[in-house]
Amino acid sequence: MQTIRDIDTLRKAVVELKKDGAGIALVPTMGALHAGHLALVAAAKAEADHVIVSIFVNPAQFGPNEDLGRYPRQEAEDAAMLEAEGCAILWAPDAKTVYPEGFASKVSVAGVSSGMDGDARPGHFDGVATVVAKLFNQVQPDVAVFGEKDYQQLAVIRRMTRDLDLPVRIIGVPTQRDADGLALSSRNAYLSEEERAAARALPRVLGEAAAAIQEGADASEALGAARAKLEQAGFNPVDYVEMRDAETLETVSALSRPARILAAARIGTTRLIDNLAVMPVR
Ligand code: PAJ
Repeated sequence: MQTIRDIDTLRKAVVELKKDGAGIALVPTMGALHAGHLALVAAAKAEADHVIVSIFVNPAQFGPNEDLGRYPRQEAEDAAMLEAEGCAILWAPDAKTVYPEGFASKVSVAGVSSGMDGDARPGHFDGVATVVAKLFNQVQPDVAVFGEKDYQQLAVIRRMTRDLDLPVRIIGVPTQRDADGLALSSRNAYLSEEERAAARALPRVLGEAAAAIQEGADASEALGAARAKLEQAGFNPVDYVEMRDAETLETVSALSRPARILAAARIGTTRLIDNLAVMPVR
């Protein structure tokens, strides 16, 4: 595996990989890799001949009071994992390479970027869309793989890719979880032992709400109950617990099409997000 940090070298290496018509899959990440990221790499391998993983802790998607400074960075360990998975290239540019002096452009995806994390983290999805568009242009992959863990992000990227005719096929991979149900996340590293134990409530409570709604409970009551249970478990504040259309992310109040329950809540200083499918019973 080659670790590359400048765009010229990247372009040459990609041309080399693509000769004889080989396909390329890109897995964008911010590093501190875990089994969730590696599931994306496995899906990427199944979709293309060569896998390129990017690691870039993107300043543009962090708010002024967020965790950019303390976001875990462990590139050597990450590189060893990716090498073992048989990745062809680790693309690890620095901030000056991605945002050169005078950088002034932005990709903004209306609609799906608003509400939920779009409200809780102003500017976040503009930062994500901009960097992902840049990564697509830098790497020029045939396929790019993202996790359902960040469900609204996946919707933003799908919308952007369609809207801008980006020649990249987007693949979504189901959320990978620990044995107790908590979604794997680089941010779980921030949790104390007690917080980690309490955090289990997040997937459990969403599962209970999803089951209740599927069984016919009133959605707004079930979502309100879920919020109360999260608060009781020690989450403070609960940013949102919402049900949205699984595809358009439009607000839905009754279950007629596949939907998704999405939530974000803080435990101690750590903000966790999760989401689950809710299927209309036929
Ligand atoms: P990061 O949080 O590092 O996540 C990289 C990719 O891994 C995302 O597509 C995310 O949804 C996926 N992922 C994380 N945890 C997962 C889990 N438990 N199961 C399945 N997939 C999981 O998301 C980002 O980075 C950034 O916003 C990025 C897209 C790289 C743009 O900067």
